[in-house]
Amino acid sequence: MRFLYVTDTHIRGTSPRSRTDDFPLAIRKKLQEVIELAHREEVDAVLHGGDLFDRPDISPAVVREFAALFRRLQVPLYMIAGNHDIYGHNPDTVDRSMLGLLDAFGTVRLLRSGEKLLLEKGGVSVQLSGQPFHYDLDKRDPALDYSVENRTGADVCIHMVHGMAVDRALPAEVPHTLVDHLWFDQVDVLLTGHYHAGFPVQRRGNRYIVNPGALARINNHPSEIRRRPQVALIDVDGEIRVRILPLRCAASGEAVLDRSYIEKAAFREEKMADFVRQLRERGNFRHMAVADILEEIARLTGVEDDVRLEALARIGRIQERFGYGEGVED
Ligand SMILES: [Mn+2]
Repeated sequence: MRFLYVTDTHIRGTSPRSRTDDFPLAIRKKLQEVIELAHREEVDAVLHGGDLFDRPDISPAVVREFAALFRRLQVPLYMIAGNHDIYGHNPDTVDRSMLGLLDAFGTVRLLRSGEKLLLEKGGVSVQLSGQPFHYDLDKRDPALDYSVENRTGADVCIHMVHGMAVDRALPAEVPHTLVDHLWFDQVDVLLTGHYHAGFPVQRRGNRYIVNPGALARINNHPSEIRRRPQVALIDVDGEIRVRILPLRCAASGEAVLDRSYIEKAAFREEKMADFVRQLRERGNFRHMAVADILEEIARLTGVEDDVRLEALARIGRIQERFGYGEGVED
């Protein structure tokens, strides 16, 4: 069996500030190329690692346009929800999001936490599962999210996680997990997203950890300007093989990412750093996202888990009511 893996498409109807081109057109062309590639390579399914949309309440006009595109794909599209697809970092809200709507129509097939699908072809069986983003990812025992309980007798286990798996350490305030800690007997191919930079294919014997990087480039970090959007082709008959294929239609980062914005952003960042310094005098508020501030307050005051989760759920509901999704571009 053969699979095409793609992640972090961040579909939206407008161009991010850092882009100088027509972003919706660029992402549509990339997805067209992905669909053509899937057909040409005769893959059995396309797998998506989350953040299909840039926000959970993307406009119906944009959803319609891309749903029509996905319906041209002649094989199933299995995926997990990313932090941008849901409200308030709460995967339970996915049914009220535009991604949940596409799942209901069968345009995509969402994998829920703990769910296992069995795919079979030509005498090979594949167990497919996924862990959508949730607020404790990369903050608790990685086996709970990056491994699979009770593996069935399938020949190969593929597990997708919208988590911050990285090949090098990030600053302490960014929850992340090093790939070295993610080798589990139950998983043969671990596919991750969320970390837009991606990393070289990791291999130990016949086991792999793969993140080809985000299909979309939505910020202008120097690493994003250098990066080529790409996908992974995964063959699982006998020995597992992973090939990374750059997209032909993707323009160079220099051509589509605006450097002048970096300078303006630096000034804003300085002011923000000042503000954060003031906040830190009261507590360790390293992030500005509401959910993170709440987690920090909970940590400082030692409130019970029930209270913390209820507060996060309420914030999710409020964000949903006011049509406010994830604010940061990651
Ligand atoms: Mn993302």
